[in-house]
Amino acid sequence: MSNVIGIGAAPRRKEDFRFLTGRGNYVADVKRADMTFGVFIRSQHGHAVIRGIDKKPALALPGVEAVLTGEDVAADGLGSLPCGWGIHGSDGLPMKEPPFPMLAQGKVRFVGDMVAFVIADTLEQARAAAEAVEIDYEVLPSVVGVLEAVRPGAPQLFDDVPNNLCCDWELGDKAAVAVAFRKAAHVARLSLVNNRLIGNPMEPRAAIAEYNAGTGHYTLWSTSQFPHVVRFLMSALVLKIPEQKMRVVAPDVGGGFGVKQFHYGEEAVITWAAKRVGRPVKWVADRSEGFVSDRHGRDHVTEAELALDENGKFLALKVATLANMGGYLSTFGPNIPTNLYGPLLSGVYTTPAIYCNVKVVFTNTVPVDAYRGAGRPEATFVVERLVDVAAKEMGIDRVELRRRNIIPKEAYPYQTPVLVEYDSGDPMGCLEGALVAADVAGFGARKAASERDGKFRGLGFSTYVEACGLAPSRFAGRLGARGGLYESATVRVHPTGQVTVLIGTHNHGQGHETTFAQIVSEKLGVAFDNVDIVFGDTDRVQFGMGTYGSRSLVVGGAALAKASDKVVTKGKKIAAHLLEASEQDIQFEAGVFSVAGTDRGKTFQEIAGAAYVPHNYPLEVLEPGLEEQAYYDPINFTYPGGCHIAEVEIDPETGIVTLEKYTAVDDVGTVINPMIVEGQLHGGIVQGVGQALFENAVYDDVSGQLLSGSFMDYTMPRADHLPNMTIKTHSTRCTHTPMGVKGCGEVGTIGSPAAVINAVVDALSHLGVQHVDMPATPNRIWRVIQNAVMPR
Ligand code: MCN
Repeated sequence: MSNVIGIGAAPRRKEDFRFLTGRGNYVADVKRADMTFGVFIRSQHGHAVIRGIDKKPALALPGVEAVLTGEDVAADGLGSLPCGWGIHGSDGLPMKEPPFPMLAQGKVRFVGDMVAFVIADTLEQARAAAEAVEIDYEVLPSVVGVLEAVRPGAPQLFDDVPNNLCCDWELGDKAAVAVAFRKAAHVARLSLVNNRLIGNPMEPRAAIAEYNAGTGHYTLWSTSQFPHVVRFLMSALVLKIPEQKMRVVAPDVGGGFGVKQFHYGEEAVITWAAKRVGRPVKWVADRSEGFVSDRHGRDHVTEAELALDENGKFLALKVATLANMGGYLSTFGPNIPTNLYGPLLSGVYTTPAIYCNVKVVFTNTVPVDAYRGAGRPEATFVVERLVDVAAKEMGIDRVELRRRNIIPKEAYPYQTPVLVEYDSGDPMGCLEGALVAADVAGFGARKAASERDGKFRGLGFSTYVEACGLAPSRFAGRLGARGGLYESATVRVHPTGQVTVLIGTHNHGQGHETTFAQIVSEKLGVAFDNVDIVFGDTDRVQFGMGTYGSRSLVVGGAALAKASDKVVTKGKKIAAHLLEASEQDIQFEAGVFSVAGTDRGKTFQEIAGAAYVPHNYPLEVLEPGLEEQAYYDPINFTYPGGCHIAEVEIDPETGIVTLEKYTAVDDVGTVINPMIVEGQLHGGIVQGVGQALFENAVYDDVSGQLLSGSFMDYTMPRADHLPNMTIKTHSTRCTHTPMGVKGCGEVGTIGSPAAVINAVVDALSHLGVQHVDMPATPNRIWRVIQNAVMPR
């Protein structure tokens, strides 16, 4: 059939017409009759006891419907925000999971913690009333850094969490690592900080809830990456509403980057409030509110050691990390620095022994959770920085040291010492390809030219791997997680032969309406324009675990491929009957069901029409209609990876780092849409460059105030910070996903911070500089240069 646009093609994104012409439908665009507006009152203190809240002055103001506090939440017997990861410490005991109430009860634990919710007829009235609520705080000392939080005498966030330690977690073989270190010819050591990041998606978070007193049904519109999970958590654990009486809709969502993947207290409060006031309630965060309430990312302090033999072969890796959780456990929070971090410390190397200890720590800061890459950029940063340090100390070329330790292509599938088994990959191929694409051979001449201008020039490498495509449920189960992570898809073929796909993943910028339509177009031979993708509505889509961990294609796309195959299977049965042939003799190709070896056939469209005319075929054998549903739970993660090469120039007068060149050669398995993959890599790299050079959430360690709480103080990467990038793929098929695909949504973020910082350190290495913490701001670099030139 014409207009089939299948796997490997690069059509323009279907969804972009609606976005570029202003026809998107975001939560803030949703309006309901008789709607009220809500404002959250958030703590201005990092740590304080709430001695009392006087609502009366606010309730007396015009238009005010209600002022709700933690006491009201407790009186209604509502649950705490869940964090369902069941992580256990090295002592075998479960992690500490103190309650995370929807509205603070008794104490606030970070600036931005929600204390009360004010509802009024208009937003202005709600804001005025929020000013009028009187809150009596007893301010307590705050602790914001992990090193300080675990010291004796540090302020304690929870009475029953001694030393603010949520969990002391470990992975790997400690004894084998100790033996290897004793045999080592050289040990490279590095202390590093993985800076705290704030996601800042373009669309701030927002929610609207409506309660129908007649039916007892609730509807929540929310900027969520996983509406079904929000519905499940609210229903089962937080608000205890029957699940079938609740609809959660996540319409167009303007970027998530992980930040919209959690169950937030705001969603629960608004839903509960809508019933209490008997009117719809709307809340849209402003940017400042986002800074202090969207979950933050990263924030590790790490000591790492790599043991090598005299030839530079890696013998063992030892990593000790303190990971900041902020004031409470967010939905996936403790899972990130443990299960998503430890298993990736093997990188692309044959390191035989690895041991990792992670202390998961509470502090008076915004809760930390997944942010694009989540755990895997942190692991890559540790490994790739350490490899560079070892190379320098041993006098071995950095590329050569990588070559000596990279897992050869023939060694796949490769079982690492830290749980995961890489099914496929060719990191050496990516490295060699990137060396050519980045014109590494010409670097010397470019460096000399920079030096003639009084500048320093550096080159940085990062050969990395990621585990993505979350699921697999069996892996999650082994780690003690309390949920599975499969995905579902329904392919509904209408009598006209047109197709609606209902899928449990969520599209908030990744182009699913395009790539998923390509899969169906290819599988069923239907026109690309005749496939619509529906997601983000629990009343329309059967079930879904949402989008994060670059899982949509690997898990959701696979469910979709499976459901499409089931449609073909049923189509063959119908065709067999109509063509009076045996089902085994029916073949399906290019949108036509035909009898093998004959010219007799029926188009997909004809079969679709026939499927809805049951007298065409025996009903006792086949039910009418052509709609199939499939669930897919992979047996393993997928392991994309690659090699990123950054080239920077540093002005020693100002400390300004300019990213001059950036090259990425990545393995994302079979590519569905090369244009979208390139866009995903591009966006991910920009976020990694942002972390390496610009972004940093800085807290005042006395008051617990977020000092970088606006774009005046928190620098986002911009187009003019970046060169044109060279982005290529060097793919090996995933051996276990139906189409051979691997995820690509996060890889850019994972490979890039290490590449950029390795380049910065390389540029400064002639001054004896061994390491620079992120972000490499002009201020930091200028100081590093001054200290190196004039050591104190
Ligand atoms: N794709 C492809 N071929 C491949 C791999 C992927 O064509 N071999 C396509 C997919 O079909 C999809 C896109 O690339 O259209 C990304 O696919 P995938 O790797 O499955 O990632 P997800 O769709 O699950 O997206 C999640 C991932 C994550 S975890 C974050 S965070 C993130 C990201 O993707 N947030 C984003 N990319 C983002 N892009 C935008 N614009 N906005 C965000 O919030």
